[in-house]
Amino acid sequence: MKIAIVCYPTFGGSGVVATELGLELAKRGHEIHFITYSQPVRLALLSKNVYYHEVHVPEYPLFHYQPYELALSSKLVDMIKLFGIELLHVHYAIPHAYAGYMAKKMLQDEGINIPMVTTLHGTDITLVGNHPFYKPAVSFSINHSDYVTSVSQSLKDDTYRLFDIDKEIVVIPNFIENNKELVKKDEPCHRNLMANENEKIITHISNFRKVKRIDDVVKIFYEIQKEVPSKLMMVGEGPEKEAAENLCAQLKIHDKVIFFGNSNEIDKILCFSDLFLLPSETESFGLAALEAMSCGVPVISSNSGGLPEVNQDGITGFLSNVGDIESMSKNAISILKNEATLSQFKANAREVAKTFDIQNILPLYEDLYFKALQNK
Ligand code: GMT
Repeated sequence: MKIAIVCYPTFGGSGVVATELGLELAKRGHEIHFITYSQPVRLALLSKNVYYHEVHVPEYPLFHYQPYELALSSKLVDMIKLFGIELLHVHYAIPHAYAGYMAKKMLQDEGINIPMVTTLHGTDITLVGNHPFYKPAVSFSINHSDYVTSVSQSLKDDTYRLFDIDKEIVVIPNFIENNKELVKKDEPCHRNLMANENEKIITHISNFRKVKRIDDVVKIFYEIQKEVPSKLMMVGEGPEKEAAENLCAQLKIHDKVIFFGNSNEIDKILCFSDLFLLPSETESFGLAALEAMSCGVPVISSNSGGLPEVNQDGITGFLSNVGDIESMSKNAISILKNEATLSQFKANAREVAKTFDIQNILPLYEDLYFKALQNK
């Protein structure tokens, strides 16, 4: 199949899911065209069957806001015609499904019928898309997609609850490439660069937005380090980072907390981690938690959104109510204090992550694409 993938080219989240999906589809022989405003972070351009088309938005002083949707839908029309692309898969409803629908309509005028699959990732539904300014456009785009998928059952339920949707939503969970670890095993895991022999390593990875409750991460670690010698690795960039650094200084734990910024070496950091913290306000899935689990790192998380579908309470880690720092700290300490318990949780995390292997999930997308092409 010739498939166009539209996504945000960012670190983590929907951008990573879309990129990894495209790369794996390309390995299976499909021709994949990424169409976005800059090269997706994890995109290896030298891969066979992979193309990247950049969307340029010309600056024009008359426009207070430059019209990205317009540029994207025009680029989609041009690339679909030029390469004979058969199917369009847009990740994140705003504005991708909206621009995709316009492209579809423009192509229909020229006698070209291209099915559109929209994947909902979470913030497009629970945070941004739900804003009254966007809601009608988001409902419309979802209802006019040919097929709609969501990354968890929880997100599917939220979408039906928050929007007026008459379309069937198919749950296709996010995935992980577990066998990437085979590569990793040959590389040294530089644990001793980050912590002393007797210290445990706790990690948090995110875009440091409010929804991640970064303060809670620091406060949980503050409690942990009182009981267990440990270090905290904070990976990512975002608006709450500075406040987190200040809080660490205020709590006098700044020498135990390392802020990395964005990293392309998530696997290397996770390979020496003992515990992952994700106390988010809401999380449609929690891809970072799954990435941690696949590297054998147990997860202490909130129980919001789709997190219970990924992190199994008492097995791969523990779930607590949002903001319950006491419970999260207690659970973290209970895992870290006993080596046998820690080993068991690590093994469980790795095992459960295997059920989300890309090889199990990718055929679900492929089947949907084939169905979309047959029914077009
Ligand atoms: O978490 C973010 O703020 C980024 C966001 C995105 O759209 O990239 O992540 C969402 O999609 C991810 C991939 O499907 C999910 O794993 C995250 O849980 C989801 N974030 C939220 O729901 C807050």
